[in-house]
Amino acid sequence: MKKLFFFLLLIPFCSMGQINHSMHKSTGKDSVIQKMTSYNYPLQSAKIKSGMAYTGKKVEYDLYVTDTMVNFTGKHRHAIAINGQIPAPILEFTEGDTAIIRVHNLMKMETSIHWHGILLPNKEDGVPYLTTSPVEPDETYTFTFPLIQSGTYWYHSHTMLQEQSGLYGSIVIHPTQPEPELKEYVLLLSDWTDENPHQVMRYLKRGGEWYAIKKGALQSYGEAIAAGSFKDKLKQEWQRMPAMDVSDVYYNKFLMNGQEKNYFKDAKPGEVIRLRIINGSASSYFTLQYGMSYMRLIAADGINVTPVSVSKLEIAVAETYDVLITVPETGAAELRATSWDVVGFSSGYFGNGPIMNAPDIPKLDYFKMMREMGSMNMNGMNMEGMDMKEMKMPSDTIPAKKDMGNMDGMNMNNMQGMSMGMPGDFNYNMLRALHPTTLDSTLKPREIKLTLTGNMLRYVWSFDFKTLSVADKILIHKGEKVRVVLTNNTMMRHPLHLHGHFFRFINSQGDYSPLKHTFDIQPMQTVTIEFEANEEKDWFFHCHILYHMMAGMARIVSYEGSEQNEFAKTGYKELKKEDNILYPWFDLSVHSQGTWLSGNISNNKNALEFEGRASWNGNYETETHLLRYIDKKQYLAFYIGVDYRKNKTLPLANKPNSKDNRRVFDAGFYYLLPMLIRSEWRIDHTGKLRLQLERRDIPLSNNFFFDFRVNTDREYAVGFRYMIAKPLSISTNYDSDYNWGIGLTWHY
Ligand SMILES: [Cu+2]
Repeated sequence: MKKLFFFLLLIPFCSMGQINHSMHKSTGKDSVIQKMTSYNYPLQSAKIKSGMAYTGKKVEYDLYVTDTMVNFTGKHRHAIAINGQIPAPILEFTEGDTAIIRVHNLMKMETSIHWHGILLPNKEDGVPYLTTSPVEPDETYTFTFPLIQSGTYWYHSHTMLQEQSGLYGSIVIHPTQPEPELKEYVLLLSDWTDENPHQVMRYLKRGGEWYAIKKGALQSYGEAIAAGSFKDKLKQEWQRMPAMDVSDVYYNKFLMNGQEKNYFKDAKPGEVIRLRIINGSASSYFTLQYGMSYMRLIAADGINVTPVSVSKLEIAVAETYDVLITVPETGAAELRATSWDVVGFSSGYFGNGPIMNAPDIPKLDYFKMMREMGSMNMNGMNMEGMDMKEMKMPSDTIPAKKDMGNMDGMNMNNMQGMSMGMPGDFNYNMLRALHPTTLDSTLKPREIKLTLTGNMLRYVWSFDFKTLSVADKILIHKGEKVRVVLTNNTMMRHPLHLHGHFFRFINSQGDYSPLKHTFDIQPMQTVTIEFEANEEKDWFFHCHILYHMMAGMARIVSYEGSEQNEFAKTGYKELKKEDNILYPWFDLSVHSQGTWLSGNISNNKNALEFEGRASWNGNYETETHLLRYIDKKQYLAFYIGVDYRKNKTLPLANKPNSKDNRRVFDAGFYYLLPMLIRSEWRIDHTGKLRLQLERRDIPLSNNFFFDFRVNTDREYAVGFRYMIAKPLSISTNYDSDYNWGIGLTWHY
């Protein structure tokens, strides 16, 4: 009852935040608005890396990296802590200081720390095997760098998937110029899975359905029919697209400063406070909403911007935003960070007393998103320059497609206000630098085009269809004005991060385009960034979704002609190995009539596949293939293999090279047909041909799947399975050789 009462109270406040403030006559809230809008934030002094000097006050930190046990969900799990805590401690500096940070590795495996968004000498950037040596077990690495900037930043491990295990912390650098003195809080957002991150990565590689099942994001045929989206589902599969999703991983918890709920009771009634919000998650975007009114955004990625009021602020992975909020006169108001898949949220409560909750975000309507994505795809619309922020937003906020044509150059703020009646939803065009950010016109221009690409089915992510492991460096020269034009041809959003630089993120603010170190790019969107090449050596540029980076969506940006480090001399061999690791998986069915094993070991381009069937009365068949994907979309793979089978009790048991009795070498190719049907064309060493069609895991309902296989040897098989846990299904099948059976299937 109380809750409802305060929710009702909240409604007028919310709408007030959305309406033009000046129109309101004096209520208590106006003073709040005046208070919040009266703060001015200066342009930070040092943006350009000239005169980097180690002369400032020395500020020293010791960071002890250890294995630890945590319990976020009721289960004890391994994690990694710094100085015993997750998140790692806040590192605080003042601009001009020299940071001396000793990283002590007390674990059995190597580690690293990258200082995200900090401008520093190349060898202090902390990317192992690229700029910096990894910190070996029982060793200490001392980072030393002067701080030539101010603002909100963060740090995290850049070794494999350690960031997912808790290796992240905040950095706050206070400016030398005076800023309004406000109470401030750092809110570090993250995502937590009870699974070992390497198992998460392996599961994504195998394309298992469990995460989608848990999220209600499977988009089965049954659900499609119920939602009136059967044709769209067919169209999607005809285009060989898997179910679309905003995120890949199912998380058990979303955390703010390592907790689901945080109570900031020292925030005083009516007080304006500053929040330094950091998205330190491995792969989750968050939507931020405040229960009391709007938020006033004052800085993006550490740099002050022209303040703007927002009622909903979306933060991509690895971005930081500073906002001002007002603590309610009575009660505690919630600042809620909802994950982009709307699976969960974490909260901070500011003030004391009864809670004013932030609004709930409705569940995602996947079929609606599917329709919109499908129509974008089909029409090949020109989305350049458009802000597609609302693409992932649920429900009715998406403007009709016809409203979306010819919007280039239009101010999307107004557009959003008009079509959605929700002014104040954040989008990138609201970010306006305090001063023009245009680059020196005498710089030599260099334009680089990059396309974001990926194969969702095989979970290979890339630029221009090349993963880091097979890609050349992006070469630039000192003194150039580098423009990078990026087009996202994938169905997912990607937060891209450039190390060691701030770039202009070109938006509708023109000369006042904001400076950033990380930006989100939407499906089918084109984004331009530009920066002055004022550095040296080699820097990382990558998607900050940890699993996308580890699946290949990364590049090395290299200052040609500058001095090389030891890793460059080997062509960054160690670093490049990371996206091409072999991942194994298998499905084992034990049924009443026999047993089936389907196994796979694969990396980006190659796979070893095994198919085995055996009935309990001693018949068996095996097919083993070594295959290599040929085309960039990975629809086509050639293979060589062995077919070895002996069916003692079947009719053709004594006829050599028959479907029941065969020992042959074979070769052929797989080609993925529309509807995700895998066709297999093969010839064996006796010259016999076979064509086989197979489709596995057709989702009939949210956890019910159908398989079929048929070939020109007149063999066929059908199967159904009901998934009851990530590793387990109840299954039944019919095989033309082995008949009906029922049992269990174990998925690894
Ligand atoms: Cu990505």
